[in-house]
Amino acid sequence: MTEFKRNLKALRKRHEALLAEPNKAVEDYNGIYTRYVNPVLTAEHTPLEWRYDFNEKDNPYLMQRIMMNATLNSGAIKWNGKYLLVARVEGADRKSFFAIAESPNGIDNFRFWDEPITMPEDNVPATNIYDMRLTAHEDGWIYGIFCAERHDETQPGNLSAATATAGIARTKDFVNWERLPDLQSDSQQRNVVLHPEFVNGKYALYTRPQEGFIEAGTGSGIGWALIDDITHAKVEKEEIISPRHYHTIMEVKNGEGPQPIKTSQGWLHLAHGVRACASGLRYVLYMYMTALDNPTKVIASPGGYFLAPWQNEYIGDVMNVVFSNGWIADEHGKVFIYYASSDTRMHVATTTVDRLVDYCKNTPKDRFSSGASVENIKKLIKKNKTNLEKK
Ligand code: BGC
Ligand code: BMA
Repeated sequence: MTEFKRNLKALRKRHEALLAEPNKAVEDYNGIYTRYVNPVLTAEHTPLEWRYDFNEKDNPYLMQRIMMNATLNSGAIKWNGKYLLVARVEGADRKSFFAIAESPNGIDNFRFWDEPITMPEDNVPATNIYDMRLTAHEDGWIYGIFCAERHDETQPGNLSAATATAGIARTKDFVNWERLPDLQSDSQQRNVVLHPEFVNGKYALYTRPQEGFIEAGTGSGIGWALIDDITHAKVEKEEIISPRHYHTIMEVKNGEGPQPIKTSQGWLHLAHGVRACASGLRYVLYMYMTALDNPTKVIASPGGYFLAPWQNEYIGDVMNVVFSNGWIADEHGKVFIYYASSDTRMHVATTTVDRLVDYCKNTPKDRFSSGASVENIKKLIKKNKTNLEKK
């Protein structure tokens, strides 16, 4: 056997071992969700065929010809009994693209389909596309809304000036995608999510208007807009439903995560909140609930974060970040929350719809001061004491 063949055999064996490795729950009880030991997707999970040229003549050293940097912010959906992630895969060249990874159980054995998604362009091609939210809409299509980023041509001298726009595409098989025109909006838009049902006969979007590419400006927050025609989507009127607030986990920015989950008690929302600190921006996840008959009316807003970076999750390309734009509620009420850590790899945390509703309804609200937080703790201590005395 040539050295090439030996190396190739070893490479394939290592790759297969990684893909087939069973995942285990982390024993660290908070009652809210369970984390897992292994990430569900990493750059190393991408198919070897995307990275190596297997022709010995052309590639005698068996070198990677194309390197993959990260797998992050993935949309998620259960489809034909399989757990699908539409991952944001990022190459060494910093361009990200979408690719489907599929698992039989939602916690391990994720395998990429043979080829990444070929996403058609809008009139002006994007430089980078990322962070797709998947919504199986009651109109029968599965929509993917994602960020389409381009250089800001009004600032030719500034190479970092960019615009964020919501790209819209739809599919029935995850292979063929119909690209619709990008969302028209007066502000920059990232983190746009389609609500799964019609509201007053219209499509409804969770939006995130910003004055600049990075800066929220004076307003911002998670917004809501009704859309007359999804094939020419335009934000006419926008209302903020989850605002930012001073000295909270969402002081600087926030944005809707995945498509909301419908429960008998209201819509469950997962979102991200951002604050600034000496080491940069810290991204954490938080939750809220809105009324079934009015998805703009917040009926529960548990204070603080729901999930923050933990242990190795702190480390990666963009430190101190967890981000989620995909979760799956399966037919048994189990919920799989897919989140990326530090813009580098994908993880899963599992819980149930009932636990999430309980979390939203019974976690004290953020009442915006240290004094009020101490009151919340004292109330709980008193409750526990009274319970003890009763025994
Ligand atoms: C990156 C995103 C990031 C955004 C704002 C983009 O260029 O690709 O990951 O969220 O900038 O910082
Ligand atoms: C954003 C998001 C993500 C990313 C995060 C941290 O604004 O849209 O793409 O995970 O920044 O870099």
